[in-house]
Amino acid sequence: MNEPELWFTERQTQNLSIGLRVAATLHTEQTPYQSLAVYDTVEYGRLLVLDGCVMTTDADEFVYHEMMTHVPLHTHPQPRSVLVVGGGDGGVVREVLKHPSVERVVLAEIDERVVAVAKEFFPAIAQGLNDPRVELQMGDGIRYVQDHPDEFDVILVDSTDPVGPAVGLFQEPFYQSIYRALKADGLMVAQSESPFANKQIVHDVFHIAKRVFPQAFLYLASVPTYPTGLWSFTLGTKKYHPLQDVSDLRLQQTRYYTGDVHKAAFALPAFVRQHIQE
Ligand code: AG3
Repeated sequence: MNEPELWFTERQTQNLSIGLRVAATLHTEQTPYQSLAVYDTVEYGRLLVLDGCVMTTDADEFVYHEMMTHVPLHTHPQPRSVLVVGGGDGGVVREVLKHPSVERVVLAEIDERVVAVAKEFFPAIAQGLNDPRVELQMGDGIRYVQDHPDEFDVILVDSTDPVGPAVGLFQEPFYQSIYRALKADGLMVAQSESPFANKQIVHDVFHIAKRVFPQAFLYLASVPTYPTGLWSFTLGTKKYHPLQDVSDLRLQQTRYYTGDVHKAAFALPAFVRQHIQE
């Protein structure tokens, strides 16, 4: 008898979904904050799921984690202290640690189960979490940012979609706190969803950043397992310009990010540019 096919499906919008064929279910639990699952998929390796949404897969995690990290860290001439809000899987922290100037990385993650499960099932992604430069702050990232004024060179917001505990991470007061938690020449990047599937969020986060920071920019990358595959990041900066001040490429060990990709990521398709100008 043939084994029945198992599929993980994320309902990305009311009318759109993505499916990955599952070889094995490795873990499922309900944490105090969300449902958490790990699957072994046939096409993309291991898959981390929170509340039914794809967080990352072995096959494409590098795109998102590199682009969220190296664009802002190369825009800052010497990033020493970096805060990551969310991102409990450790992928962004791993990339931050590749920068030799970095002395301290704080990870403010609300759900300690995400960290524990990442360490167990995604050792290659979570590898940086035990580095001595990393400080784990389990708790509300919004609160952490409010309580640490003038402390960070770069803040990276690696959130889930704006549902449940992440809603506040898409609202203006949080970005005002980020502004205050940054040093006088600091900058921040937040993941800001898909220009196809989440038009309103892309627009709103960009305009919040524009109101809060002297300069705001949107850039894009292709993440195959996120809704529509086209993903946006919003950069808010007090001083440095991501195209004028970009320092010499400090890294060799990247698979997506290069100096050319850094520049190209800010070239927006006409419909995206028009959308954020509205
Ligand atoms: N951050 C989540 C991106 C949002 C994905 N949305 C979705 N699948 N509907 C991912 C965390 C990776 N460190």
